[in-house]
Amino acid sequence: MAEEAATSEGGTRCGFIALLGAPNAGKSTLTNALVGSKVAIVTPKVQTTRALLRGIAIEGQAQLVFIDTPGIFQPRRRLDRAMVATAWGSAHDADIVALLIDAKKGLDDEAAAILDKLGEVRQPKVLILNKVDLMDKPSLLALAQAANARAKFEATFMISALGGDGVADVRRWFAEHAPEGPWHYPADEVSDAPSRQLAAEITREKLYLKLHQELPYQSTVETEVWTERKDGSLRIEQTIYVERESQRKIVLGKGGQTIRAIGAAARRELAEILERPVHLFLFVKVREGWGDDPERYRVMGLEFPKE
Ligand SMILES: Nc1nc2c(ncn2[C@@H]2O[C@H](COP(=O)(O)OP(=O)(O)OP(=O)(O)O)[C@@H](O)[C@H]2O)c(=O)[nH]1
Ligand SMILES: [Mg+2]
Repeated sequence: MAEEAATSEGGTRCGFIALLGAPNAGKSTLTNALVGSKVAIVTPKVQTTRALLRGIAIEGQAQLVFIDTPGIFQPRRRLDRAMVATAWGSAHDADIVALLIDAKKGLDDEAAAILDKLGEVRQPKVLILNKVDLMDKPSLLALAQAANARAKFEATFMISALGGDGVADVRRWFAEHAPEGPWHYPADEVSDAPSRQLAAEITREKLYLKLHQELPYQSTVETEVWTERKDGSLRIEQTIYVERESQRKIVLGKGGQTIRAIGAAARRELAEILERPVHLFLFVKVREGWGDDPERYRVMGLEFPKE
C-alpha cells in the first residue's frame, strides 16, 4: 500500500510521447494542437523541424510531454543524418511512440520504411492517420488496416491536426496511458525551448515561407543578442547563415526587400508571443560549410555526426 502511494501520489501521471513520421506528416501541427498554443514552427515544406522540441499539455491529472521530432527520410547530408538520428533516438527515450502518417500520401516508400523500422522500438505505439480532412472514409479504413498489418499498434486514430478533428481523443488516450508519477515540468510550462531558440525558429519559419527550392535547407538562424530595454521592449539580433554569396543576395532580395519582409513577419509574431514590443535586427552571413561545423549543431541542439 505504502509503495503504491509513493508512486501515484495525488494520482498524477506524466508521460513522454514521441511524435514520429515522415517529413510533412503534420507532427509540428499536431504538437501545437495538443499543447493548445504555437510552440513548434510549421511550413508546407518538408524538413521544417530540425531538432527535438518538447511541447507540454495538461489533461486532467496527467502532464503530457509531446516530443516533436524532425521527419524521418533517407538522409544525404550530415545535417539530414543528425536530424533522422535524433528523431529515432527520441523514440527509444519516450514512454509511448506515436507514428503519424499523412493519410493523403498513404503507405508510400517513406512511410513504409518507418513502419518496418518501428518494430525495433519496444515502447507501446499508436498510429495516427493525419489530414483526414483531405480523404474519404473507405480509403482511410484500408490504410489503417494496411499499417496495422505491418506493425503492432495499441490504438489507431484518424485526425485532422490542422482542423482539430480527433485531437482531443488523442490527448485523452495519452492521458489515460501515461505512466503514474509526478509531473516533470511546472504546470504552466508549454515548451522546453528557451525564448531565444523559439525566436530563431520563428525567423526560420518566415525564411522557409518566403524562400524556395534549396535555399531554406542551406540556411540556419541563430539568436545572437537578446536585450531587455528600459521601456520594456526587447532588442533581438539574429544571424542567418547561408552557404554562398549568391544565396546571401537572394535572402537580402532587391534593395533588401526580401529580408525586410522576413524580418517584419518574424517581428510581428515575436511581439505577439512575447507580449511586448520587439526590435528585430537580422544579419545575413556567408559561412561556407556551416552544415559541417559542430558549433552550429550545438546551437541547434543536435548531436554532431562523425561523418
Ligand atoms: N489539410 C491538412 N493539412 C495539414 C494537416 N496537418 C498538417 N497539415 C499541413 O501539412 C504541412 C506540414 O505540416 P508540419 O506540421 O510542418 O509537418 P511536420 O511533420 O512537422 O513536418 P517536418 O517538420 O518537415 O517533419 C503544413 O502545411 C500543415 O499546414 C491536416 O490535418 N490537414
Ligand atoms: Mg515539424
